[in-house]
Amino acid sequence: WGSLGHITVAYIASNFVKPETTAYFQGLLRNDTEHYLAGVATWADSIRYTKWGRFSRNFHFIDAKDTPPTACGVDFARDCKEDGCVVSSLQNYTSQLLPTSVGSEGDLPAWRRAQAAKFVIHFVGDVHQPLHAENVAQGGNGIHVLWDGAELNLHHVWDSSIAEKMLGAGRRVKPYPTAFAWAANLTAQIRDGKYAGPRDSWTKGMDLDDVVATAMVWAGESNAYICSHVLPEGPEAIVSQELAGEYYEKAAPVIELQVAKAGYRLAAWLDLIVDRIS
Ligand code: DCM
Ligand code: DCM
Ligand code: ZN
Ligand code: ZN
Repeated sequence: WGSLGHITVAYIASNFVKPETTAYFQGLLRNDTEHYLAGVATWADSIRYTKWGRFSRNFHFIDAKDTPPTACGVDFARDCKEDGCVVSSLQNYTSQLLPTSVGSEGDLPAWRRAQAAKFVIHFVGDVHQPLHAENVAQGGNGIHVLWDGAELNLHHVWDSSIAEKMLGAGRRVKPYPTAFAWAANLTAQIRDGKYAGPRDSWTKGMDLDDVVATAMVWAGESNAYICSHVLPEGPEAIVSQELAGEYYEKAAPVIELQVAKAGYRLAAWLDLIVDRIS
């Protein structure tokens, strides 16, 4: 996701975590405000193009080598690169937040746990972006499309353009207030609106002791949208097509759902981590 998506996911999570979870992460991230998660949600993107952060450049996605639109599917052994992917990264950085045994002194120092938290907060978001669970044209980066007549790549459309259009937010609008308002709306939908029914199924089976299996469920759901909504007629058919019309109308509800789900799951994930620590 672009900044708007990541920050919204983080604000939704802060609306659902338990008070103990808020206290723990406010302490770790040294931020006592309601922005403690949102404020670090894009950090992983800010370092991925730096020399220091290069190691993490492939951690944001898993390249499902499937054949949309006829067959979609993610396979951890096939699709997670040797040097890591979003699923193995969630495994790695989640484990860095946990004590090796109850009350053990083997914990990583606070600055390492803070860094791990920032990666987890970001990657739970990214794994819910359909094109972060697809190999074709490097997650759609190599597919040129039109957006209100302007040339964009398909990945950018799904990372940012659809959400921005839905919110009536210009490309250069400040993301924090926009994300805060979007998160409030999606939080209400999860509490007692259109997502109140499905919300329990979103967190079913989440397992801190099997992060790969948990995150693969998330990646599999994202990847399924490649066949149904992202490339419904395949990668060739979409080239140079205008996507801000009918395509947008079908895609917008998927973006809303995936952002809401990611935020709600991030809250549950952080709660599980704090439950394990205390
Ligand atoms: N942090 C980190 N790595 C460092 C220094 C700090 O991950 N080498 C974390 C600790 C804080 C967050 O980054 O949670 C912001 O730190 P600062 O206020 O130093 O920018
Ligand atoms: N990306 C992806 N899958 C890939 C390659 C990249 O999902 N196989 C994502 C990561 C960034 C965006 O696409 O969100 C741009 O990546 P890059 O700057 O590495 O081209
Ligand atoms: Zn992206
Ligand atoms: Zn990312």
